[in-house]
Amino acid sequence: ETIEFQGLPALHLSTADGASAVVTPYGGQVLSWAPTRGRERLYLSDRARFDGKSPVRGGVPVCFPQFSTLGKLPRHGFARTALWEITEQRSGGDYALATLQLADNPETRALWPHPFLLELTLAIEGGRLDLELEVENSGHAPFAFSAALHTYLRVAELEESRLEGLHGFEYRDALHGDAVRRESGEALIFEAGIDRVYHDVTRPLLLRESGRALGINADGFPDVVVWNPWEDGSAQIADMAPGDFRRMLCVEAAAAHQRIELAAGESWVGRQTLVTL
Ligand code: TA6
Repeated sequence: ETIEFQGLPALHLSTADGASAVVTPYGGQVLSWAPTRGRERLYLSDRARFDGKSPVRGGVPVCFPQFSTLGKLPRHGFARTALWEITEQRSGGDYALATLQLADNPETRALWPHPFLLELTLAIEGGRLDLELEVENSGHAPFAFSAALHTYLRVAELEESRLEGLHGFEYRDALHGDAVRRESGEALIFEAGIDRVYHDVTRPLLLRESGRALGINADGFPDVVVWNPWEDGSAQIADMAPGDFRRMLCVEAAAAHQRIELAAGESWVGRQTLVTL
């Protein structure tokens, strides 16, 4: 069903058993996901801008063809502020899905000269959300990109949350001069800002909160980004209320440590799956 969400066009998906999601063609961005018999699982800022120009703070922004400031493009690339096209939608059955596409156009080529086709598929079923990003090189020369599904998870209370599964993996710590370290903790707990890229993560993660848990799995995306701005960082973020850092945690499926090289005519696929437990 096509709806208007804060003034943006959007698609509302639902399943027969009550799971739902909202995705907008603006940025190809998922804005909401609630599993069957569950509450909202994604954070979306009350102060998010829905002006059709700014990145929207929350949900699942798609970072492409650049993660963060790893190149000369605007931070996190241009896909999150481009207008995508809805190419498929199915709702109301055991599962619901939507597919959105973004192809290169004069605006993207002015920033990045490569022909490409992005396809984002989102599917919901019961307690599960599947996101798939496909990148096709539709040109005649190779290109390289970095990317992320910059998932903003909603948490009831960050300081009572823990993220398991990263033990032993190497990470780059943006808040400590990009130092490269190895995770020694059994679980991440949150008592300060965090901005890390964990490299080549091969295990599913588990976000535990009091009374509920979320499994986080990725495929194709080698890296995991964990970000929370904390109080000091969020003071610099105009589109986020001061106390909101306690209600969110970004756990992102990313190709950030090394760029993905894609030959002409080839495709790459990355997925992130969230499952309520
Ligand atoms: O993914 C983490 C990160 O790159 C952080 O460094 C951070 O500031 C953030 O994303 C949000 O970026 P944005 O441009 O949306 O404010």
